[in-house]
Amino acid sequence: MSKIEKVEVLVTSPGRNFVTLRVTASDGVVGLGDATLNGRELAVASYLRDHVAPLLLGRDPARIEDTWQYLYRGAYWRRGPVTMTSIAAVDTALWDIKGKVAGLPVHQLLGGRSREGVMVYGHASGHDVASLIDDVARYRDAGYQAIRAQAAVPGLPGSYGVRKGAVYEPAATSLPDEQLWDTGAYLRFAPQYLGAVREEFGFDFHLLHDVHHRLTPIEAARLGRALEEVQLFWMEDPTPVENQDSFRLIRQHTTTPLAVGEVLSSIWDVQQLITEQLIDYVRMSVVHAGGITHLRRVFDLASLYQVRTGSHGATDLSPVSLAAAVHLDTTVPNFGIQEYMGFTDETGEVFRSGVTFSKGMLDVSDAPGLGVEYDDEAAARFPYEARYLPVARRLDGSVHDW
Ligand code: EZ4
Ligand code: CO
Repeated sequence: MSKIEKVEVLVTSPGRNFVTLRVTASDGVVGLGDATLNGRELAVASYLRDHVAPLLLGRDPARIEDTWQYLYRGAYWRRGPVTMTSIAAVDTALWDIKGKVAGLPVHQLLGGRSREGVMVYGHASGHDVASLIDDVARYRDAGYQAIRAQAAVPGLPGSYGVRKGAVYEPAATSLPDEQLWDTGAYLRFAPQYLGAVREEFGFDFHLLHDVHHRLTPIEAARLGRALEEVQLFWMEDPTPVENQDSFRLIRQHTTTPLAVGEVLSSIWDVQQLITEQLIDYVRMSVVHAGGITHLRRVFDLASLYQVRTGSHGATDLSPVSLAAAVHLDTTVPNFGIQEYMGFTDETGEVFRSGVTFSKGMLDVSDAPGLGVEYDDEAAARFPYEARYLPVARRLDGSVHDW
């Protein structure tokens, strides 16, 4: 029996911070798992280095489910993003190892292909309606079949989702940037610019929009209704998700499809949303929701209730978890869409991934395991730098959901 011999926590910042777990087995096989939790990276690095690595040494890397249960139940303390991201990193690395031992790509271990590629959506944005239209055109020209559209709300500099450089990166400052929020201005403007996108380009592509937790349920209901004629693929995170029951109110008022879950870490966090059919897409990800093992469990529950997948795939999810997501997306029957923002060139120097983009779809490589390699020399050129997500304040100075 092969044994886990080495467990390394790798922190690097090629354009942004990433935490990666590397597990080496006694037969020399190496597995990678993403452990990046944006703005709280070192908490996960410590959880893994100080509390998980000692438990893994000597274990059989083939026992993925048993290791998952051991780390989850064995912690005694349940759920939470730091714990679940740590467990995810171990789980993903063990799937990578299993694939390499078997000589098979991970999607083959998960049951094989259900589709020829994974439809993704890209992030178009603009500081006004005209520049948003230009950006949507750019994504259409690049072959995207699905595009998320966000524009800066007039009078609110630093609006969520508006790209400044080549890749949208909200965690850009060494202390949290404070951004202004005005619900009324947003509610007046969003239907206008999303309507302008449909007017310019028509309906032959999927249009998405992220509210990013900013509205109350009744405000979200009103926006959902106002957006019915632009026929969104989904309205994302319309209201904070801690109270799952609050989605019922939104649901009662609008047929705009709802997507939720990028901040959630366990099946229990979406149990009511799924089983009461309060959402249409579940946005949980491999990295923040306990790895391939747990996310597959969530997706299977979702499939019983006609809820489809729409995994989070922002730039803070490394190429390792993107590859894991695409392997899983390739197999599941209730796949919906995968978020894909691309990575900076620096990120590509550290992580060499076999995932390819063509005609608005991602596809996995046939390399054994996840098909991602980590370049230590490149990583050493990009040391960790503290970076925080912004916080939002209302016009009266009080804190709002960012
Ligand atoms: O703000 O990943 O849909 N995508 C998003 C992202 C999140 C970041 C937070 O780390 O909402 O842009
Ligand atoms: Co989002």
